[in-house]
Amino acid sequence: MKFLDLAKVYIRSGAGGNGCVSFRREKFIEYGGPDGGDGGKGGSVIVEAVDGLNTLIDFRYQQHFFAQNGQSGMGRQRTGKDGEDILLRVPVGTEILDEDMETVIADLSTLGERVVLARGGNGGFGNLHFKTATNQAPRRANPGQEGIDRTIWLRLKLIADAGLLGLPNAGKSTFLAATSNARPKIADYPFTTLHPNLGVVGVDGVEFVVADIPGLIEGASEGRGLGDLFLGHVERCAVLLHLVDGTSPTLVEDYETIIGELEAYGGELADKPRVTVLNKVDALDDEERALAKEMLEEAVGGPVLVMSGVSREGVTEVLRALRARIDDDRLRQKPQEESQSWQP
Ligand SMILES: Nc1nc2c(ncn2[C@@H]2O[C@H](COP(=O)(O)OP(=O)(O)OP(=O)(O)O)[C@@H](O)[C@H]2O)c(=O)[nH]1
Ligand SMILES: [Mg+2]
Repeated sequence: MKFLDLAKVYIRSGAGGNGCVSFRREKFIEYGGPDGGDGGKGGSVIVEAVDGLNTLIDFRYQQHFFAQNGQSGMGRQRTGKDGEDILLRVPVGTEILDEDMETVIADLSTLGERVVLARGGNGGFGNLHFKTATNQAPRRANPGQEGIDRTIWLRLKLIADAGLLGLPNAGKSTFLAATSNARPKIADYPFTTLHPNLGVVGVDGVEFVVADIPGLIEGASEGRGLGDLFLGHVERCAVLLHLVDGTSPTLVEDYETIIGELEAYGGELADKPRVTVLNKVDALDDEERALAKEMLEEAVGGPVLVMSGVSREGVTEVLRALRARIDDDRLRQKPQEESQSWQP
C-alpha cells in the first residue's frame, strides 16, 4: 500500500449571522422600541489528534470541511443560533502546514490535542443593541463577520523508533526484509524504494518499529533524486541506522554524502544518535573487510558495525545497538502499541 502521508484540504469557518432590524409591534403598545436580535456566531474548524488512526487516507475522500454559518438574528429579541463547529480527526503526529507547505500552523504530537484552524465569524448586532438615550429607534444592525477560507496541508510523519539511511542500493530494504515482517521491494537498481515502509523488528524480547525510506543522493536537499522530503519520516525516530555499502569503491565519500545531506536538511537530524554499519560484508574477503572497516571508522570517528543483510551475519548486533539507543530516548513509542496499530 502506498503510504499516504500528505493531504491537501480546504476549510472554511462559518460566517456570523446578520443582526436584525425589527421593532416591537403589538396592539395597544405604542413605540414598542427596537427588538432585533443579534446574529449567531459561525462555527469554527477545529483539528484534533485522535487515537486509532495511522494514515491520512480519510482526507483523500473528503477534502472540504466547511463549518456551519451562524443564523441571523430575529425580531422579538431573538438571537440567531450559533453555527456548528466542524472537527478534523487526524492521527497523532500530524503537522498542519499553511498553503505554502512550509509554515507550520500546528504540530499535533499528543493525543487529544486540539487546535482551532479557522475561527467562526462573530454574529452582527441587532438594532436592539444600538438603542441609546438619544436614539430610541435605531434602524441599523451589523452584518455578521465573514468566515475564513483557507487551504492547508496535513502532513503525517511516521512515528518509527529507528530510521534507515543510506545511498540507493545500500541494502536498506534488504535489512528491513531480513529483520521484520515487512516485505519491501528489493532490486539492484537505485530508487527501488519509492515510498517509506515500516516494519516491526524484535530483538531480545522487545519490539520496535523501523522505517525504510528511499535512498538519498548528493544534492537531495536541492531536490535531486527523490529529494529529501522523506527525511521527515525519520525525524522523530530515536536513532538512525546508516548503512554503507561495503562493496562500493567510494565508501568514505558515500558516507560523507549522506552526512552532508543530513546537515543540509537541518533541524536536529544530524545530531540524532546514529549507528553506522558497513553492509554487504558477505561479498568481501577478510582483508577487504578489515580495510573497509578501518576506513569507515576513521571517517565516522568512532566504532562501526559490520553486517550483511543477505547472509544475516551481524544483524542481531545491529538490532541490539539500535535497541540500546532507543531505550535512552524517553519519547519512544511503546512497542506494544505500535505493533498493534501497524497495518500493511
Ligand atoms: N551481497 C550483498 N548484497 C546485498 C546486501 N544487501 C542488499 N544487497 C543487494 O543490493 C541491492 C540493493 O538492495 P536494496 O535492499 O534494494 O537497497 P536499498 O538501499 O533499499 O535501495 P533503494 O531502495 O534503491 O534506495 C540488491 O540487489 C540487493 O540484493 C548484502 O548484505 N550483501
Ligand atoms: Mg529500498
